[in-house]
Amino acid sequence: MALLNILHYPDPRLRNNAEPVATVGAEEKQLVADMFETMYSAPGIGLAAIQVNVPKRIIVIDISEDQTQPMCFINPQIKRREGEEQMEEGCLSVPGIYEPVVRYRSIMVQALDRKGSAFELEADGLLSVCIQHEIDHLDGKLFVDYLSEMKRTRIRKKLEKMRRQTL
Ligand code: GNR
Ligand code: NI
Repeated sequence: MALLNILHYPDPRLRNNAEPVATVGAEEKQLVADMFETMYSAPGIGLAAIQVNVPKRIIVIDISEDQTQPMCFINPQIKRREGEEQMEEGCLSVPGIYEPVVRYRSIMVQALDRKGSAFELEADGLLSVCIQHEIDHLDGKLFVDYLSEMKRTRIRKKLEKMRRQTL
């Protein structure tokens, strides 16, 4: 097991497009285990491989309060989307920033699990928001992209300043 380094906005590597996983092999299983460890340690409720600089379509999520509901989505695809809902979002790659974002209220998602078996899941509420947030990461998209240019610039400057102070 290993803790992985999480990239921070505005790192250009967060803009990479993740590639589909051809086969869920030993390397992918190790990555999933390390991603869970990294997400729990952060702590966060989701993590996309792109955030740890691995451009593969792999997501881990656990929205439970006691880390008892680990979920893994490999090559996730949203098959149905319905309604709208606004929720306050944060991101491990945009630390300390929380802003409301409008997303689909409920979705039907198809993916492979950590063993490579296909499954389908209907989600709403926080789980639905989290899955959409993570799939955005796989497409090089961040929740700050839904905010105004002015807000995004302010956030970028704040994080760049934080980064300079810790270097
Ligand atoms: O930990 C996280 N919390 C969160 C809260 C509201 C909406 C989305 C999220 S995902 C985030 C972890 C993260 O950055 N995943 O990419
Ligand atoms: Ni995120």
